[in-house]
Amino acid sequence: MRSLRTGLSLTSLVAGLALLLTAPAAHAADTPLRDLGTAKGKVIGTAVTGSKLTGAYGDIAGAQFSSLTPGNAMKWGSVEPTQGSFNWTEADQIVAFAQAHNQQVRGHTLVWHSQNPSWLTNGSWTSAQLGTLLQNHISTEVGRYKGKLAAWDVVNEPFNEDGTYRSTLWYNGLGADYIANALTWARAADPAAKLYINDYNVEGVNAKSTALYNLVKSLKERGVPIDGVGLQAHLILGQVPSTLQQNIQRFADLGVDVAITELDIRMTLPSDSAELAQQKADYKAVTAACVAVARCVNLTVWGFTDSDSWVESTFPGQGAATPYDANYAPKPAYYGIAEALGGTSTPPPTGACGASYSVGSQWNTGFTGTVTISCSGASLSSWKVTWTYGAGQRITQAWNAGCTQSGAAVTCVNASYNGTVPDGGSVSFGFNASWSGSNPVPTVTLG
Ligand code: 9MR
Repeated sequence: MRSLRTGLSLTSLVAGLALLLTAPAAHAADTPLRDLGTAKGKVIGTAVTGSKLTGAYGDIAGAQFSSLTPGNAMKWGSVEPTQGSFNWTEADQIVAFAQAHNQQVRGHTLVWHSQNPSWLTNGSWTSAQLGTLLQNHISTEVGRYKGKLAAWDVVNEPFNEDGTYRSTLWYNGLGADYIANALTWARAADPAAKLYINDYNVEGVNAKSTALYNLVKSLKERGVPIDGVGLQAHLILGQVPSTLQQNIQRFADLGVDVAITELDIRMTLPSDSAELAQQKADYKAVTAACVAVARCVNLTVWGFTDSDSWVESTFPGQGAATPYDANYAPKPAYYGIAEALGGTSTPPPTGACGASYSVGSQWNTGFTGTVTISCSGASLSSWKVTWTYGAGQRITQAWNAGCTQSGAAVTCVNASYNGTVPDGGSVSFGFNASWSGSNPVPTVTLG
């Protein structure tokens, strides 16, 4: 046995090629959210990033969800960055993944004030030109996916907080009827897709949701095709509107479907067990409100993992908004959704810590690795991580941990200065090792 403790830095380490968790993505006995949803007549979805749909991310997206929404891939700026030159790669990839996993796709989004191509926003258009551009955009994109998508967020975020129309390229250039026209053009391009208007801060009964209500009512009266409203539900911890179910019900009573389209619930970082418990209650309350109304047909989270969320970059100091942590372990929030859908399993009440192993740079005889110990709802004052190499790999030096290797068995313990892993925090250590033939990722155990 050799003791290997050095003080080298981690700077040479590149992003991990492989990641394996000590904790499984969810308890083996848990029923996937998508199956729990089916039993309640609900489709359970997530926003996704196409490039990430492999490995653990792809496994969870495919296993747990029955609907995917491209987070960005179908926006105008993504699909037509240069006028007349289209890029459907990521959108096509997500649709193909969904088909392979028997999932619906919610198209997002056709008419918005944001994430438009610069050629469009910088152009100077007459009203007639703008209308033609919009009609062509809708016909092209909806037509491309005709018969493949369950729904489209045709119009996104048309209202101000006070219920007046938002001043946008579309409203300013075409008037309020851009909404009716967009819906009509979308229906013509794919008669089977359900057509939605989607907005945020319309979850409870308030001026903005009442404006949306009045718009939907008048569109229905005019015979304009409108099938549903999307309540985005980008919520703040502890602030689920008390009128959520009542609001869903009033839209249902108008004769349209309702979807919770972009659910996330952000909190002040670092997260602690009290916040995560509140988040579970909040996710459960939102899901329960959807379960309570038959016409609430879809509940979609805006990214299922904290490593794939818009929140942290948009709200400094806020985050941890999704049901899985950044290492793909389900958080209490996951179980909040599951319980509201009739699932019975519950997470360990004390929270958990786990370790993940990843390979950084690798060359013909050696590689660098990193192991991260993370805690959520629990904490550590010292730690030990063990694994067994399956292909003759040997550790040659380690930093930020004391590692020993005996045969194939590796044991690493904390250094004097990094034994503490707080609730919601993580600690990493690195190592160099040799390999030949193959370099499979071992299962690591914390304890
Ligand atoms: O999740 C999207 C993020 O990656 C983009 O940077 C951002 C740009 O505005 O849009 C995010 O998604 C938005 C969605 O399309 C509409 N509702 C609000 C969402 C969060 O900003």
